[in-house]
Amino acid sequence: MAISRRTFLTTSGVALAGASQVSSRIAAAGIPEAVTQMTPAMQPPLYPSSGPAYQPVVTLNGWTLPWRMNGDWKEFHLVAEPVVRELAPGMKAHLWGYNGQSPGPTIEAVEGDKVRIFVTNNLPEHTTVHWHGMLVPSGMDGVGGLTQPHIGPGKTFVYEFELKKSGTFMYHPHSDEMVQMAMGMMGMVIIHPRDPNFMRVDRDFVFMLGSFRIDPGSYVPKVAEMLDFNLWTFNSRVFPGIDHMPVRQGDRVRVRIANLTMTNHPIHMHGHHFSVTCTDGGWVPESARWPEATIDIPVGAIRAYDFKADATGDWALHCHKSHHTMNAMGHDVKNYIGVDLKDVRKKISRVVGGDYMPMGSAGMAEMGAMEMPAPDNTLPMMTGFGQFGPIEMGGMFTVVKVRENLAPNDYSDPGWYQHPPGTVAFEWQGDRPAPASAPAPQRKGAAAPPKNIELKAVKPDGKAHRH
Ligand SMILES: [Cu+2]
Repeated sequence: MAISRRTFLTTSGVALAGASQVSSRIAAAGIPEAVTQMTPAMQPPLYPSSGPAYQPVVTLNGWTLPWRMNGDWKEFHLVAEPVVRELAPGMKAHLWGYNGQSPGPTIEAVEGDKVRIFVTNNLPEHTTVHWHGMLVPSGMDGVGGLTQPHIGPGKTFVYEFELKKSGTFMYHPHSDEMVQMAMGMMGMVIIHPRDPNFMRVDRDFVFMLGSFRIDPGSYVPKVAEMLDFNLWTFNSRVFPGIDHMPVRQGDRVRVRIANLTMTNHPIHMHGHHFSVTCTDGGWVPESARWPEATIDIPVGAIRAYDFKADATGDWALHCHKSHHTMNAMGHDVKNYIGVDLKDVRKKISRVVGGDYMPMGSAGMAEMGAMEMPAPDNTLPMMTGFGQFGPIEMGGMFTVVKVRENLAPNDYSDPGWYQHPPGTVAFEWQGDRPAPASAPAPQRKGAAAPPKNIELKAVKPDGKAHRH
């Protein structure tokens, strides 16, 4: 675990078992030191070292914030600060986030816990933290100006509340919201049920939907963008930089998705049917669930869905808005499908010099395999290869890898699926019959249609012409 030595805890999930002993010594010092994460790689689940057992979540390209016990309070320390987040290899964005990353770390605790969350503001402007969906005292709700003073730069505020309900929640600023969320400030809060058997699953993935407008060659999002975003992210990562989701066949799996973008995202998963079991308003009773293959995640909302991973394979999981599975591209691209661009190429080459290459006469798939020169810090618009070639996707896309033989809680990449012989679509090698036109539909008992139909058309000159 690449956690920096600013930590007050040791740096592995196993060693974190000793966290409560470490913390009792540090308790006298007041504020727990802030743990910072330096890598965008998915970190292993953080098992609880005290209190009720639960199956911890795994955050795609993320991590869970370690805590310490101080008496019967569970203490966390969030630091709001500028961060550099790699969106995918080849592009880094200068964002604002928490504890070294955007999104911030996932906070996990248990229903009934008393939590104390220290929030230090290392941003150049004030902020607050709102606990979205959580039932807290009004004065802990984090709405700057309404329920508390804003947290000025350099200041630390304390939030204290008891966790009334289990479920899936999130945190984000309620202070210069448009700017701070467009800069990447957000994180998840998972409250596990007190009864570890309630709604228990074997694997539990969480991620947040994000969107940024970062022009090619630049590093900082345009925070005033309203709709025309060009980078669509799962946890501030784009495909092929998004972690895959390794799952063992037979596992019960939960996927929890929070949306803090400015539009809805219909999330589609291949190979399985599933049901929404939890929203940011709590658990969905069984009688109110229905099967789905795509669920819409509204703006400012969370949906968690459950499924049993019975089918082995490599299953795509992606937003079904096709522009959201693309990386940065111009949005004024003309459609040249069906246009012969050979002449245009000669003419433009004459004007601009060199060898101009128009593209798109047969669609845009050629972009998937092509490496074109681009400004520094700019991702190709669709990248990522599978075992059969370019996947031709970017943005909000990942792969659920269901395998027979994964160890429980093994989240390492099992590689591409080894398809059983005879189960992959294949090229037809035999003869192809000449195209035949379909026979015209006939009503029963109707006379056969005439072979030649005479049409009479009236042209604007008012005279009838025969054809
Ligand atoms: Cu989308």
